[in-house]
Amino acid sequence: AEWKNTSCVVHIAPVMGLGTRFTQFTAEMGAGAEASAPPAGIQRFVFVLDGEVELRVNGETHRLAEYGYAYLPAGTDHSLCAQGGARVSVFEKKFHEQAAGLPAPQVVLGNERQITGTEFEGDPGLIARKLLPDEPSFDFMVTTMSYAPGATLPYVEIHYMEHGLLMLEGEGIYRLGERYFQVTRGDVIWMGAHCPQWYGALGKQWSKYLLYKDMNRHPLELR
Ligand code: UGY
Ligand code: MN
Repeated sequence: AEWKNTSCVVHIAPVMGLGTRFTQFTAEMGAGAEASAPPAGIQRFVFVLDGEVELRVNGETHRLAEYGYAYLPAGTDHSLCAQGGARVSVFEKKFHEQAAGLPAPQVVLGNERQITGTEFEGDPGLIARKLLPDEPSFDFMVTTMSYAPGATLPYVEIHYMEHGLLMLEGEGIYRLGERYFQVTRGDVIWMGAHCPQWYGALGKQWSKYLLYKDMNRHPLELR
């Protein structure tokens, strides 16, 4: 209800009944579209795929261009406007209170293209960019992972955190459990807790995906 003149394409949501604790959707904002904050207690992360979005928050207006992003902590009054229309990838999650004494997460603004990457396990063909502060007060992280053609995750990962993934560029092959799937720009993957996962880049250009991961909370407190 808080998105006007927008089609929200919901890819991942707790109503799937699989233990999911976040939503991932694509907001296809028409010209002049406007959105207000989500319900109380819910954090929002927005990442601009195409077009431009104006974010009003804390009395200031920020322009988010392509690959620009913003994190809005739970309870942050704000609005998002797309004068000329935009496509935005959105993650939302109920905030999981941190241990006493940690500061509350603050608004974060940035652009993926300005983030310095780090080599994943020392591989110059696999670059990770963290879009949020790597601090225990945050209960999720959003990263981009970029792969040179032929680069792969160095091992099959298994972890108790879940993922939401959007292919941003290029193509490759994703192993999920015992199966392999060809994936390309625009594809979305949900990986539940303990889903064995691996990726190898195909094609002739670098590939890149946007990756949500819940973080920094005790596994016994997650359900
Ligand atoms: O850090 C991660 O969990 C990340 N490497 N997972 C993934 O790319 N599927
Ligand atoms: Mn992972």
